[in-house]
Amino acid sequence: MSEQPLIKHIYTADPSAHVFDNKIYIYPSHDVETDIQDNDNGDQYAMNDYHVFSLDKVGGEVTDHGVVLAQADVPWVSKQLWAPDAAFKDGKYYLYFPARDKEGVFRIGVAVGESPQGPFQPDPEPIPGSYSIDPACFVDDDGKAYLYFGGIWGGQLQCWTTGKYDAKAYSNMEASGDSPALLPRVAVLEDGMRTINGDVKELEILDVDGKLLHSSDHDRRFFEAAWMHKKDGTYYFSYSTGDTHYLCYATGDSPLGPFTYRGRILEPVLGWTTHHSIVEFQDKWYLFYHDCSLSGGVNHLRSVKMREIYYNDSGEIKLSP
Ligand code: FUB
Repeated sequence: MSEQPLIKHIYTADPSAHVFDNKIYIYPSHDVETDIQDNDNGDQYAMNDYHVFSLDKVGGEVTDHGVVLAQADVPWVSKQLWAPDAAFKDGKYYLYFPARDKEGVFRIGVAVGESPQGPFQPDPEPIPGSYSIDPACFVDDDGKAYLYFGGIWGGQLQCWTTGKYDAKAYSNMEASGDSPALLPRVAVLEDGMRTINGDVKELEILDVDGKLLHSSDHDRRFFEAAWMHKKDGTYYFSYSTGDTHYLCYATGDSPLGPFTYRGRILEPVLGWTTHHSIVEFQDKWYLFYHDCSLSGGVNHLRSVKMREIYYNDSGEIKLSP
């Protein structure tokens, strides 16, 4: 693909883009150099802070607003500040971020700010009841906020099938054969945006026959990188298939699902991971994603890119008009 990295002075990944105050704000991971070798655990993704970026217009200059939250500021975190997201509600901005706690278990934290460019003040504990990785916060037109999250393999979702963390389940990275795939999670957030209202639920992704996707279906089943957007009243849940390296999407009539698999958004890029967001800006739709072209293919040194996307009359996502 011909798109150029938006940010070249540091490595960035997992871009969550939002439009606040008529600007595009990007909340990415901040990739760093490490001697840790690549493994299925994802130990090589050893990030320890977040920057926020903004641009006034597509093709315009990208402003780096600097470090808005660092590992040292969050008492419960031991390492690995992975893919974040941000939201706005009732005059405040919220940064959601996954990290390993002192026991090595991934949890999701929240930090609050007065401005979309941060800084963000973290809560001293992770969000009660949260787990795994890759939070994505979606605020619906009625003001109700939802937190989507989860990731298998290094993201530890396979350890949470009973509702409690089971370290022994880690090596069963996913169910085998014809059993249903592990599902992403969704939680309704309380009005204060820092706690979960009720139970965390599984978000069903079905095939056209109404059956849950199977764990052997690596080309379509959920792996990580949840994102939700809404267009013309339809909810679009998109995600990465991980080891097959696709960005896929499914659509539904409710933010709580069920969702029906619709297809691929992006084919594999250079690098193992693929992670994205989709946002509308000035009546056009954009896909933010990352690849490893700037680092020459180093898996843990990624760079954020963007490109316009399109919808056909059936609401299918297309890369060209
Ligand atoms: O950036 C670390 C992890 O890699 C993210 O949490 C995943 O989505 C993958 O992009």
